[in-house]
Amino acid sequence: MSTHTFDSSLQKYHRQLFIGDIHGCLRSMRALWDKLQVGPTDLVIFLGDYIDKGPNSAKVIYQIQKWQNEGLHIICIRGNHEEILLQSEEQGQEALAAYTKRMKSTDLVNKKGEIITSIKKWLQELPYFVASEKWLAAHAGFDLRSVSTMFQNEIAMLTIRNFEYQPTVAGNRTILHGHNPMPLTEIQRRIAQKEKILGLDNGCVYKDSAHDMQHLLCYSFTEGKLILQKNIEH
Ligand SMILES: [Mn+2]
Repeated sequence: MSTHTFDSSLQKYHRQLFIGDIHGCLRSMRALWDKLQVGPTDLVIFLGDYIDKGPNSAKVIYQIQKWQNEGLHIICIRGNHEEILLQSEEQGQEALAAYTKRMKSTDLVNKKGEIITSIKKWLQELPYFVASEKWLAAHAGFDLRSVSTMFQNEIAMLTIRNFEYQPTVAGNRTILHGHNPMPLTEIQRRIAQKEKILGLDNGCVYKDSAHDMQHLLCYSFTEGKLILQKNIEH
C-alpha cells in the first residue's frame, strides 16, 4: 500500500471545510452552517460523532441528509458513537434501548425498537477515513506506525488519542480529526504554528464547561482559518 493512496478529485474544491463533533447540537450546527454559506464549489467533511449526549441526534442526521440531497458536496466520516450505536443494535433491542437511553438519543429508535431505517442505512455507509493529496481525515486520528496500519487500523481511526506525527508515513499531509475535546486557545495555537495534526473538537456539547470550550468548529483547510459557533442549544 502506498502513502499516495488518495482521492485526487477532492483537491478541486475551492474551500475544503472540516467540522468537528456535533453530538446532537442541531441549533449550533445550523448556526455554523449559516456562517459558512456552503456552495457548489465547496467540500464539507464532517469528522464524526453526529449523535448522542446532545438534544437532537436524529434531527442532526436528517439535516445533513437534506443538505446532501440538495446536491452539496458533503462527506460524513464515521465516529465511535455511530459505530457503538450500530454495534449495540447487533447485540439486541435491550442493548440498543439501554445505550440510547444513557446517551439521550432515544429519538434514533423507532416503535419497533430498532434504529430508524433511513438513519441506519446512512450510518452503515459512513467511511472510516478520507484521504486527499494534502490531508487525511478520520474521527480520532490514525495509527502512524506504518502506511498499512495508517489505512487499515479502523479502531485507531475511531478512538486513538495523543498520537505523534510521522511525516514519511503520512506523506507530509495534514491530519484533521475530532473526538478529543481541546480548549479553543490550544486549537488556535496549533493552527497558527502550522502543526500537522489538527484536532477540531472543542466540546460543543459540554454546555457547562470552561469558557474556551463549547464551540462547534469549522476549519477551512484551503484558507487556513477557523469559523466558530458557540453552543446555542436550549
Ligand atoms: Mn468520539
